[in-house]
Amino acid sequence: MVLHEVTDELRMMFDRARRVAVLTGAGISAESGVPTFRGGGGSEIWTWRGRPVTELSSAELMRTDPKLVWEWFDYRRGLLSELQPNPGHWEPRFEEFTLITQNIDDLHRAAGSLNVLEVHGNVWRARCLRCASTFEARETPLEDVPLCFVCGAAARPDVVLFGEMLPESIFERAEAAAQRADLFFVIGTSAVVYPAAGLPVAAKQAGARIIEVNPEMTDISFLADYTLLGKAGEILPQFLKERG
Ligand code: BV8
Ligand code: ZN
Repeated sequence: MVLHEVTDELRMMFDRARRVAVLTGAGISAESGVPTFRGGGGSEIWTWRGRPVTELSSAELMRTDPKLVWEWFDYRRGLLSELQPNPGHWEPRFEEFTLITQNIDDLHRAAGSLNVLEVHGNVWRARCLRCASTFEARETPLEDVPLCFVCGAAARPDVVLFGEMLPESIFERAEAAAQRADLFFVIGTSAVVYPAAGLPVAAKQAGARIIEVNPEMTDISFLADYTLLGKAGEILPQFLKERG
């Protein structure tokens, strides 16, 4: 069912839910000013220096031109360093609540969420190419490729690139939360990138109700019990309003 605002029936379902999981994508940071990967209409993909994000954020380019990959991520760190969370970076209280994000922008944490499952990593963390130690690397623009604080070797952004495996333990926790949820929110994602886009399917198969929040229909709208066609920052606070 497609809705344009949160009804009392939805608020009642929300108030009764006990185990809730949320999957967020780039759309939840759009109102903070962060560019999404696929602009309106899911048509044109984000490009920088004439290359699409799927190439800039790829394991292939990391192999062939790691310096360009750092320049690409440092460019995004520069954009992010001026930006703040928005009302869509929302963390309601439930008996069990799991926040799963595909975003690497750290804005959920900046909004106060402590327990975020970052299935695609975090743009402010670096990972050593030799000993795999991870460490915060917050300065931007970067003077040079960050060096490992343990062994001194060059490091890479600690994010999951296209063609790379997701962090196993984090993704397993995300899958478990999806399968336990009685209510699963899918917020601000075009749901085209796997395996993250498979989480709502796992939740549905395990019996969860699916609520999607997105100004447009997406690849998983067919699966959603409710699609709230609107912006996360405007729709999500409506769940917290008193019922009529
Ligand atoms: C894997 C981190 C397997 C980096 C990301 C061919 C070649 C290579 C790989 C593949 C291939 N074909 C398929 C694949 C698999 C690939 C994939 O799914 N590709 C897609 C493009 C088809 N997946 C992978 O490669 C994954 N790994 O499969 O490994 C493997 C097996 C064995 C051995 C080795 C490997 C890894 C995927 C992770 C890639 N990293 N991010 C970075 O940030 O640069 S993905 C990146 O794009 C995001 O993290 C996110 O996950 C994804 C999609 O973006 P969205 O978040 O959905 O954003 P999008 O712009 O698309 O949509 C925004 C939505 O918001 C829109 O719907 C819009 O309407 C809405 N919106 C706008 N404003 C608002 C709003 N909503 C609410 N409120 C608003 N205000
Ligand atoms: Zn190291």
